Amino acid sequence: MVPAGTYDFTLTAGENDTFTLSYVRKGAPEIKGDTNGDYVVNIKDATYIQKAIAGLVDLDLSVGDLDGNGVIDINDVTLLQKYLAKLVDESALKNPPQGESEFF
Ligand SMILES: [Ca+2]
Ligand SMILES: [Ca+2]
Repeated sequence: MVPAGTYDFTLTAGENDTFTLSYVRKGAPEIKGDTNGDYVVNIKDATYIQKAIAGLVDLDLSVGDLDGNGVIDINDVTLLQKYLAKLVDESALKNPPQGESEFF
């Protein structure tokens, strides 16, 4: 699997024609709390965890288990809501691990 990020491909046809294709891979986010992988952390991410709990979407434990206790449950939703409300800071969010992205 290609890591999350944006990839640009430049194609050349003849001497004067070039065009660029951009490919955005959404996947395991590198931003703490960004459970839906859209590179921002907001209430949609809390909703996304709730959907995962309800079985409506797939959410990897390494992304959705924000308190790091080994399960994705309502406590992770609550933690993210506290983070969004600035009641806790980013250090309270255990997942995902930082520093693995080459694309930001
Ligand atoms: Ca997000
Ligand atoms: Ca958890």
